Formats: sequence, C-alpha cells, structure tokens
Amino acid sequence: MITQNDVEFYKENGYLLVKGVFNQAEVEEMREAVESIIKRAAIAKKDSNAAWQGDYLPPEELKKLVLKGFHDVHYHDAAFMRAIIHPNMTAVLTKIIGPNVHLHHSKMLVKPPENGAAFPMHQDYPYFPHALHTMLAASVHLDKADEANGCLRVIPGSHKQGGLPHVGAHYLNHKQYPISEGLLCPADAGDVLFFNYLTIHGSDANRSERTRRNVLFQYKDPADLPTKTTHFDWGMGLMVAGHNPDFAKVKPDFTIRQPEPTA
Ligand SMILES: O=C(O)CCC(=O)C(=O)O
Repeated sequence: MITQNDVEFYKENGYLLVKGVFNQAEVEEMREAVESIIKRAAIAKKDSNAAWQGDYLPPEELKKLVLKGFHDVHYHDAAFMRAIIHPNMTAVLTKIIGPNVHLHHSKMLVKPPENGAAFPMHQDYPYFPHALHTMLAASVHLDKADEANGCLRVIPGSHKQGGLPHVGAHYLNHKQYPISEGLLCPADAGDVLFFNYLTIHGSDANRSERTRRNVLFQYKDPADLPTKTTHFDWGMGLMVAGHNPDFAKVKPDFTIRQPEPTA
C-alpha cells in the first residue's frame, strides 16, 4: 500500500496521506454506521455538543459551533472493527509503527454544514503521553474534505520538537499557532491521514454546505508504554498486527468498578 519513500516522508514530516485505503462500499457502510450512532445518541439523550471550548474564537462565534463527537465507535458498530483491522490499514501501520501494533482508542468527528466545529492547533501527546512516541492517529475520511468544510491541517516536521506546553492541556497558544498556518490536507472519501501524536494539527470550522465526517483510530506499538495514566478507553490494547512481546502486560492497567448494589 505504501513505499519506502512514503515511510521516509512520514518519519521526516510526521504525517502521511494514503489515498484509497477504503473502497466506496466500505465508506458507505461507515457513513451509515456514523448516522446511526448520531440517531441512537439522540434517542439516549447523550448527544451533547463536543465542540472544543476556549479563547481561540470570540465567544459569540464559539457558541454556534457544533461537533458530533463520540468515542469507542467500535463498541457501537461492527463496521468500525472491520475498518480498524482492514488489511490496507494494517499494511500501512506495520510499515510506519513496526510489526506489532495495537489499538489505543477510536472516535468519530462529524462537523455539520455551516457551523461544524474547529480544532485549534494541538498535539495529541498531552492527552496520553507514552515513552517511545510510536502513537499515531489514522483519520479516515468519509466525505471529501477541503478548506471549505474544515479539513485537517498539520505543521510538517513539528513532531521533532517533542511535547510542547498546551493551554489547559487542550491546545497550543492560538496566537503563536493560528489554525490558518497549518498546511491544508485535503482528502477524498476513503483516504486516511496518518499523523504522529507529536505532530501539531488542527482544523478550521466547516463553513460550507457539506458535512465533514471522519472516524479516527489511534494506534501504537504495544512495547510503547504510557508515562502517565491519563486516558482509558475500552478496546485499548486489542492487537491489530503482530503480537504483544510482553506476556505479563497485555491489558492496560485499570480497575473495574463494581456496580452499586441496587435495592
Ligand atoms: O478531525 C479534525 O478536524 C481534528 C481532530 C483532532 O484534532 C483530534 O481529534 O485530535
């Protein structure tokens, strides 16, 4: 699926766009799954707006922005589990992470037309820091994404700076790193943008009449261990390629809470 030059490009720039990872039928299946999650979230009254808050936009603009964002999509619909372990996906992952790869978490990010939320520039690193920095996001495009509907933007090579201070752990100083300075990464449905968790990235608001639906899977080498317990999602640690070399530590370190006794 990718060449040695692509691997070098990823190492140098901290991101790589791979065209046509998913075919039209697979994209359609994921679109239906996303729409169904949105409907079921509304029925369950769990559809609160996931748009990032902060000082990167004037409050009156910020309050209009909407993001349909939910974690653990592979717990909601089997279409995403198929995508997480798709042979085209693992072919790329094993080239840029290594032979052993496991899942960290999954989520969906739907920016509705006209007022789809922006993401100020940030690294994913502060959310879930790890020792070896193998962690990457695979952002799967379910619609054509461009500047008008708020496609992803990256700062090439920024992963080489290591972890940077974030405002309240969420995003970088927006005056120093305005969204407009990120390199636009336009993509078609079925394309996947891979980017390291140290790569500075973000996206502008969707001001177009088109929706922008992405699902994002975060993966890493199982030998790359967390340096801080900050984030836990179900499904974390599921092997998608190779094997886990540490027999004693295949599951993340967490405590299962016992349900409260009911009367
Ligand atoms: O999909 C986007 O526009 C940005 C998503 C993002 O930055 C993230 O989830 O960390």
